[in-house]
Amino acid sequence: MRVITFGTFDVFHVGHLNILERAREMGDHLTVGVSSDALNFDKKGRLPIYLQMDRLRLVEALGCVDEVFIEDSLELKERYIIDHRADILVMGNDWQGKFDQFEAICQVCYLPRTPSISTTETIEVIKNR
Ligand code: C2G
Repeated sequence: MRVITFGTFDVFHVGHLNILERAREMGDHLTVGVSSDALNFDKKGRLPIYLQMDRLRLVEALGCVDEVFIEDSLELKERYIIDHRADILVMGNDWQGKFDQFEAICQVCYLPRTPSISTTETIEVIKNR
């Protein structure tokens, strides 16, 4: 089974690692779409701390990740799922229900987020030190 997931993975933390490891356990091949800097700017109104090529390299270096690519647009998700021949789309449950339309082409699974950690909170903690 081929698994696909998407994310920004900015200021990489253990919540990111947990979801990638759990996603990989759901199949035998994990592809990760790493959101581009431009997509992030559109979504969140700010650029990530780490550049897209560095975020991509950090994710690619993980033992649980088989393949990576840059996700340029949310509208291309169906194309990415088909092109990467994914059987399962995995996302954290902050996205619950948001990708149900892809059930027509693959299994869609939302995993519980790791509590008490996020990139935004980590940036705030560092700022306030
Ligand atoms: N995550 C998690 N636990 C946390 C923080 C994040 O399980 N404490 C998960 C999110 O649910 C997501 C993945 O880690 O599935 C990546 O999180 P982000 O980098 O915040 O990704 P996001 O900006 O939501 O991008 O096309 C969809 C987007 O690319 C998702």
